[in-house]
Amino acid sequence: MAKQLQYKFCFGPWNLSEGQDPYGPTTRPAQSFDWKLEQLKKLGFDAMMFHDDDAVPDIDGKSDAQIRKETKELKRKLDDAGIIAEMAAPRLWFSPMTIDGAYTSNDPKCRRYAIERSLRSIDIAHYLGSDLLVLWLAREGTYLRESKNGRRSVELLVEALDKMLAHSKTIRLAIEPKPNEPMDQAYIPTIGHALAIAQLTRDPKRVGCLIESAHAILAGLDPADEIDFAMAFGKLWSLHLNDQNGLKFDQDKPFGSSNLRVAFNQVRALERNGYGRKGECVCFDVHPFRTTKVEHWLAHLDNSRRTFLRLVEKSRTWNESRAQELIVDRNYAALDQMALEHLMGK
Ligand code: GLO
Ligand code: MG
Repeated sequence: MAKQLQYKFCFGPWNLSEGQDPYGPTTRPAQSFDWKLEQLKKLGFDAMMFHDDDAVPDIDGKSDAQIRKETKELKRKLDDAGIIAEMAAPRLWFSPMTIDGAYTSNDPKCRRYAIERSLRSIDIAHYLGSDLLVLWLAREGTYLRESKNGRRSVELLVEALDKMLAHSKTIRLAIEPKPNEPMDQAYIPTIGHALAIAQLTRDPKRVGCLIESAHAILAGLDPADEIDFAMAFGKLWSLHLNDQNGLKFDQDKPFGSSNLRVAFNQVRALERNGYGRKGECVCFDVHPFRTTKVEHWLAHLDNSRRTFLRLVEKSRTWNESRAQELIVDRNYAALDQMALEHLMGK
């Protein structure tokens, strides 16, 4: 039991969303930031993650001094609540300046905007007491490949990362890959791509990654393998656990809700690599279903954590010596059934 306390849990204000989808409006009323922070605390979570404009609403119209002032106020509020700010992330997919991409836009003015906004997000991370900038490269890709030069796009991405690394000596950049949506094809679709581009930057040691379960599944990969791969490089600095039923729109379902066995293997990978030992958080990038009523608004977060903790127990009670016997005997049929029966319990 005591060992389980090592995990710190986190979510973002956007994870208490209102149910809007491309085909219909919201189904729950908008809530204030303070309400969301209160819910996070009530649920007993430890940390919150922030888009730059979650921390400073309408950021583009504000001066650096104003940003500093508002972020410091937020930091005080978090300190009073005993909540850590896990990271900051530039929201580079809403502005009219990022319609054709941010760092890889074909318009130099738009690229400049994206970099300047990222540097401000780094300042926000620092004001909040975090050294982590998360980069979900939402619009860095194409709807049609003829519209951009892929080789040039890699160079532009490296240029942008280099500017961020030069802006702060301590910031670490965690790239959150996703293969598609909103783009047809993204330039950094997998952890392999994220870690490879890190090598081209001025300080590869400070460029790592964030794995989101659903994004790995959308790339046709097993998120557990992505975790092992990133952790073999010591580069898994954050994590968005959730679930995804096959290759369709990004679903952000509760952790384990589509495929418990895939979730189990993610937890095993985290356990065997010691995720969390350096203070990394387990973040749930999950959304309530559109059908969720106001009174059940927090269930997807609470359920994700419950499932995670149950799978930690399942991982710690896995009969490894029995599994090894079966592996030596190449009896994978029995190993397969052992995994199922372990998950089903008595
Ligand atoms: C969307 C992403 C998104 C990011 C968040 C942090 O598919 O998962 O939720 O994680 O914006 O940058
Ligand atoms: Mg995410």
